[in-house]
Amino acid sequence: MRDAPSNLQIHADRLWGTILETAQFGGTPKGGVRRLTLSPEDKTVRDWFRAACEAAGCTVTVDALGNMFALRPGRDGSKLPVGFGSHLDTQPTGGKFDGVLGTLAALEVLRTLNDAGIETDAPLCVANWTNEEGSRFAPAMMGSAAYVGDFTVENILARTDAEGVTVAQALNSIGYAGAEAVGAQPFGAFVELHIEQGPILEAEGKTIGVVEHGQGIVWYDGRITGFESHAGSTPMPLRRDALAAFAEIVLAVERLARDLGPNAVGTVGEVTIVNASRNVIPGDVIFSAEFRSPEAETLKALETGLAAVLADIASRRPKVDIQLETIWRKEPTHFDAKVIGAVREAANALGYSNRPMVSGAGHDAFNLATKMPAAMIFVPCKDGLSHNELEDATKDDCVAGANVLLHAVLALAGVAKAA
Ligand code: HGY
Ligand code: MN
Ligand code: MN
Repeated sequence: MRDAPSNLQIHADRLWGTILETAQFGGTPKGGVRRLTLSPEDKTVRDWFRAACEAAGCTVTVDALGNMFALRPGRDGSKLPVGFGSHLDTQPTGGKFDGVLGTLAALEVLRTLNDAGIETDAPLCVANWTNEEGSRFAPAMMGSAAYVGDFTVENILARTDAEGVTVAQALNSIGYAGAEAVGAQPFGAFVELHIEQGPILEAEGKTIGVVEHGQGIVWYDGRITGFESHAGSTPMPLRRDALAAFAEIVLAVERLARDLGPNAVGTVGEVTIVNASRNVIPGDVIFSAEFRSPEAETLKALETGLAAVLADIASRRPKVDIQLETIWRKEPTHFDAKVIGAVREAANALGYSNRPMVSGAGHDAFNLATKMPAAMIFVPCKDGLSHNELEDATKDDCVAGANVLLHAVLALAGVAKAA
């Protein structure tokens, strides 16, 4: 095997051009991107991505959950492919970079290797994972979670969005219910490039985050059942106010995360008052909640703390019924030393300032790390902002991340031939 040309760099303008081009698919007036998973906008970007990967000489396959894989042959087809990529779906008020950078940088790596006439020893495989965001359908990182066996395909296909559309129906509606079995595409390792979605790299003036760990995550679906009645004529002691009970839960989630911090966060992101009316006491409230921590014991303490709080609220509000279901739980992620090393050595060799990091946000690499050696590369984003239409990153930082991805992948795959 040969060394990769140390001066090999991706084509900066071409990468940046793909980011701006695909940002149009679901682009919003504020400059963000609304491209919910398995939506018509998602189909558009998927079709674009498939065509680009095929034009780059890859064979593109799609599995039963719409996960897309672009395979580039290596000299030794008996070796497991080195996987890299991310996701192309976004939040409702998403930005141009979350997931997109890692997927398009992976495509740019393929294009750069083609331009350079480089054949890798092991094959390469770029992935676009279905429903990383978990906004339209829960859980987040859904496609990669099923890929590693955390959920059965049947369980995921039956998941519904707020309109009652199933994952199966949505996949069929955009033509991405693929023929491949979920989990069939093997990888020898996986590397994911992503914006940090936090303030550290920007604050420290560092270009690259070498991600070594990821937070553990627990997601809940909750429902509080009280009793609708007249807002004017129902005396306070007789009320069964589901929303007042909910309000206590929101503040308890916030308090638990603060009290068990600094490495803990808690959020209630969704709430629906069923049949809401300004002069009816809410009788049916549906909500979501989540906790995250990089420490397994802290995550457990958050969970037990919430259970105790709910029992206390129920004892003081005996006329409402509080149900909380854990719908997804992921232990903290510890990435692989060898892949971490490949990322750090690439950043150092390219002369990019870098520092070790823990990922606050969840990523598909978290799931893959349970089954294969994996790690992540972060680049800064403006003000650390993400899941917001103002999400932004610089071209130079995106290019730096793509160059680190290029050389980390080459280190893992090996170079058989260079032009
Ligand atoms: O929830 C997350 O951390 C990711 O953005 N899906
Ligand atoms: Mn993401
Ligand atoms: Mn996201």
